[in-house]
Amino acid sequence: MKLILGLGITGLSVARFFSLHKIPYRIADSRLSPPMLDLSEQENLLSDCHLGDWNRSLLEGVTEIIISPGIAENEAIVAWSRIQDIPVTSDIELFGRYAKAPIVGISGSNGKSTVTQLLGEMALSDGKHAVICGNIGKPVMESLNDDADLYIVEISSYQLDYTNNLNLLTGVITNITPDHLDRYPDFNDYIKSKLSLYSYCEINTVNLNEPLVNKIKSDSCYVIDESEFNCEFSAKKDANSYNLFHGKNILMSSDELIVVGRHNVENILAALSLGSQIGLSLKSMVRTAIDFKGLQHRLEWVVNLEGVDYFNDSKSTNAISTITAIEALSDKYKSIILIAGGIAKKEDYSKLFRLISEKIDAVILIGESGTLFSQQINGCPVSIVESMKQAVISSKAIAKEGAILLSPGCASFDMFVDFNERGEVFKHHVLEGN
Ligand code: UMA
Ligand code: ADP
Repeated sequence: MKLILGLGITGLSVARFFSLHKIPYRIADSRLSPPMLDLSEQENLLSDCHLGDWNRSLLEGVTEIIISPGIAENEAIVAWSRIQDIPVTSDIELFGRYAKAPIVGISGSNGKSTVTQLLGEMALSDGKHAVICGNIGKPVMESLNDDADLYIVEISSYQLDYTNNLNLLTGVITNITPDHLDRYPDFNDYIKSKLSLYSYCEINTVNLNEPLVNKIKSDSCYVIDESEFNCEFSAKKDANSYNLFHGKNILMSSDELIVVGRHNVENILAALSLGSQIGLSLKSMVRTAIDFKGLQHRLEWVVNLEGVDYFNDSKSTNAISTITAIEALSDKYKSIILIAGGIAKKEDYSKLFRLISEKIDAVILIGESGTLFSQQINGCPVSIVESMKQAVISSKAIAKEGAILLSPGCASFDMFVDFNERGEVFKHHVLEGN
């Protein structure tokens, strides 16, 4: 019998699959009222279900555990399973056993979802039946499809931690910067987790601008602004924009794109490099990149009100993604008001605070980290407010031109269900009364 640990969207997808294929399973969640409880009950998936604290008896008769990514390796049940030699497996590894079409894997600290979505759109517009799934929000076990030509899978480090076998046609790590350090003993363990992606790839696609991966043997690479490298895809800065190249041929300028910032040029190069390895046509990839609107909550342009542009970057949950957003916008705007804060990650925010003092006109802080951040930001006015509504009102009162940017650099769970809700609430208050 299998044991499904966790009754979030991963656990539910695995339970549905086992139930459909008559594979015996037990399901357990340490919470008394896990998020997918009602739905699982309605679908009669809970004939052997245990809620609340876990004990060793859960492992009786169990030959494999399919663990949800949110469950950390230091949970006692993981240690008990290892002592008893019971394999602990991710949904991604399980998926790999059943998927009949090639799989492309995308990991990294930032940019995973953007590259996954863009590559998916490129494949679809080239006529491939591509399935976009994984950490992007669609569990892999409910994405299996006999008609799929290709799976494009976003894979988190949490999922990689419980993966031992997987065949990826190609894969990329977009970048590696400190994140999730509450879950890993130190940054090196997080790096190791990310790098494991390449051990599953037939073709390694490598970002040569990322020092932590550029020693990996690359079968396909991309790079920005490094003339000595010989990559199939590259980009070069030209005044305030970038030219993107295939070999020596120019493909497009970043001025033609809807998405903004150097990081999005990097994301496009990643998607082009992966797309080229899976045989997508260059012409259709370029068209799709130019038309790509980006994902909601990732430096998403919301509206221009009285000469001020509003950007929603709610998905920014670490310092580097807020740094990236400020750098992307400061090329274009002389004045930027930043709304930031939430639950700070265990990482060094000093580089962000320095950048804020150079490039930001005023900072409005929300959430748990408000007081701590306000003590460390110098050189620009800082205020702390109680709600997103108040943050929007205050920023509107200050901004006369330029941009207002929500880019929290922190997790959202102190005030919101998740980053989606945080971004929606921001947009609601920006647009209300207009
Ligand atoms: N939890 C318990 N007890 C349990 C099981 C889970 O307390 O028995 C807690 C976890 O500690 C965690 C939360 O419940 O805080 C959710 O965990 P989960 O593994 O049950 O989550 P799922 O609903 O299955 O969603 C997971 C991913 N969640 C996490 O990795 C935390 C989703 O990524 C992913 O979209 C989904 O599978 C489909 O693959 C979310 C995420 O935040 C968006 N990912 C991180 C990121 O992108 O930075 C890695
Ligand atoms: P992920 O899925 O890895 O969290 P997303 O594409 O959802 O990545 O973007 C998350 C945050 O990181 C957003 O704030 C976005 O603007 C920023 N971002 C996107 N791509 C990159 C990149 N290549 N480098 C740094 N930051 C990025």
